[in-house]
Amino acid sequence: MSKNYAVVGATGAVGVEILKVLENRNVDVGQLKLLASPRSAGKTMTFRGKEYTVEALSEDSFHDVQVALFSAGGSISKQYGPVAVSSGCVVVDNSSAFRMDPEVPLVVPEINPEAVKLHKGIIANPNCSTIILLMAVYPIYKLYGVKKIIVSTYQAASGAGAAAMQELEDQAKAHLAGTEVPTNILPHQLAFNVFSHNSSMDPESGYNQEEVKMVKETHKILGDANIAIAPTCVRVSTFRAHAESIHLELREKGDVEKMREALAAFPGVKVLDNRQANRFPMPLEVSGKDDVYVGRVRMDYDDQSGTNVQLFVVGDQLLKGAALNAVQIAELL
Ligand code: A2P
Ligand code: 11C
Repeated sequence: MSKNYAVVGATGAVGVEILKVLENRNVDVGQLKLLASPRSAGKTMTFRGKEYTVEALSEDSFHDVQVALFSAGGSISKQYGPVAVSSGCVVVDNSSAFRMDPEVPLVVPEINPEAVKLHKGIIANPNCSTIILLMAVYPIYKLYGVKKIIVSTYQAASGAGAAAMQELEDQAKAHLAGTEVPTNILPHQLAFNVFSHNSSMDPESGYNQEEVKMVKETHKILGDANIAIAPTCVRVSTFRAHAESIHLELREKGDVEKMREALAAFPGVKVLDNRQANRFPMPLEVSGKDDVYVGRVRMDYDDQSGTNVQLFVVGDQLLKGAALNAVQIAELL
């Protein structure tokens, strides 16, 4: 039987992709409500060839809605998520608001789908960097176990929202024209630049919030807090796919061919690892793709133990990192 859906943050970078994913995957959507800030109320958006008018989010938005997909930031989720639940909705929340709440499952459907059953109204979608990391790490974790992960991210502007994507474009044009480069959304010039992730930094530990999320969310999703994780999160001048350079310390000796096979067999992962042609995953090619692409599977250059492996991974932050994973969770309900 079809369910009625609401998309909270429908006009945002992730919201727009949620509509496309619902459409492309033929999800059985009965009525659809598109919710955003009062600024967008009255705008129209198209879904399956039909025009829908965006409504301003309010406490009354969730009557007769069974599934609410939230992607409007943590404070909106905190305020309206419980309202939606008390109206009888199941909430799939793309923000960080509830991810570490022990009552809230944190789900990557290819990895821990069974956790969905434990929900009490809210299911959290992990951070994009965590999802992309785990899609590549989990098949290897199942083969050999993992003691330690060292990961460096190359994160696209899309992770900071639609306005940041627009600002990257504006910055590139201004930089090339020699005019003043706008930095209204992003904290620094991103065009032709790289900077440490823009989430808040803990001066004590030296880790930013994005890095802390990668550690804590990985432990929760895998149900394994014994994995040591050392992340470095960086914003780079790309529009919408995040890349990650990953070093794994395995619990047993690993074999490159076996790891490639396990990755290729894993749903949602593609291996692009052509050493002869020097062809590996790239954000431009992975943008718009559902799968997470893995390449450069190789053993640590100098390590004699055979337990250290390196990977280079790219996933579309807006799709598997956000909208697609959220819709897959809704499909599990
Ligand atoms: P709006 O477009 O009306 O500002 P992004 O992640 O791309 O920045 O998108 C954020 C999404 O969250 C947008 O759809 C935005 O709507 C929505 N949003 C922002 N503030 C609110 C609010 N106060 N109430 C409801 N939706 C909001
Ligand atoms: C980024 N991952 O690329 C972030 C944005 O907790 O969902 C999403 C933050 C979150 O900047």
